[in-house]
Amino acid sequence: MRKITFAAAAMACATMVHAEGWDMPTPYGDSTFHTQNIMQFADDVRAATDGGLDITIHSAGSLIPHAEIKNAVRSRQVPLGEFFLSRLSNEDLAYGLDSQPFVATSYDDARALWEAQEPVVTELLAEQGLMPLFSVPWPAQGLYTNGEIATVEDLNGLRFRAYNAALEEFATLAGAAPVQVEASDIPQAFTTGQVAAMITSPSTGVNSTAWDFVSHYSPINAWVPKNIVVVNKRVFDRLDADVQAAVLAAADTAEARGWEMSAAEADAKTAELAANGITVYEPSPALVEGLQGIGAKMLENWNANASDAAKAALADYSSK
Ligand code: PCA
Repeated sequence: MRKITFAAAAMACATMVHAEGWDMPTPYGDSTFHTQNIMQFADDVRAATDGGLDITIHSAGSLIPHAEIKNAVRSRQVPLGEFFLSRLSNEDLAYGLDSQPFVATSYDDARALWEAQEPVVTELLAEQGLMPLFSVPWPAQGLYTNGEIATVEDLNGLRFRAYNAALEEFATLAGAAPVQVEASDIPQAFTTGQVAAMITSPSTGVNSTAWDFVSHYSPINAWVPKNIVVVNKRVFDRLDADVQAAVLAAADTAEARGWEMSAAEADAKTAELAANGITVYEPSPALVEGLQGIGAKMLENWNANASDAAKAALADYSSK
């Protein structure tokens, strides 16, 4: 009897020593496909490690606000987290390549761009003790407004929701007034009149029930920005080798699954916008021309300020 008790106690002890719980902050809500992909990633890690590594997702900025997630992982306040990659463009313009208008506008382009951008981003993050686990794109970004936009001039004076420095620059060049708003605050920002227009994916449009506050959507497909999941390298290095391998394998799977989910959402969520009463229209040649003009000016600014490594990544992509 006593022997059995000892054995049971020893086993419980062993489990306790090896079981680890990780809190993971993410910026977007539970209905967002990125969040769902990350939940599946956590399930995969839990299953592959027999519960040895248990990741709890704290979505929609509920544990750490979006703007602080990267530094929270860096300081080991949390072991890992997700954020919008191009938010870091104020640290280095290499992070912002995927949010430059008309540089990469399709999934094939986005994949080629990520191949060129990933080594530079990985090195920059390593300088902060961070290691990328996986990165997943949003569907191409489209334009949400009240009424149809025929030319860039129609954006003049509009209060424009922005989510990073590139979009702020874009709105300014379009003569609009940028206002930074987190994805979860979009409905409130529109209904309180803080903003009147935005550029984001059909996914975020549906997730924020855009039909409640705008009438028109145009798939201008101007850029394909990405989220990234990073882990603190020191925390990762302390894991047992088999647990490390399980995390990396689940991350690879999550990256592949995430890109597929994104592509599936691009059409499905655009159809959902239309089904809910939003008028979906192709941009006029004049609008496209105006937007491309803004893109060209932004790329000029980017080139004037980017590091040699960032510029080499763009050159590498352009030569593909
Ligand atoms: N949704 C996020 C980022 C890009 C996107 O499609 C947002 O609007 O904040």
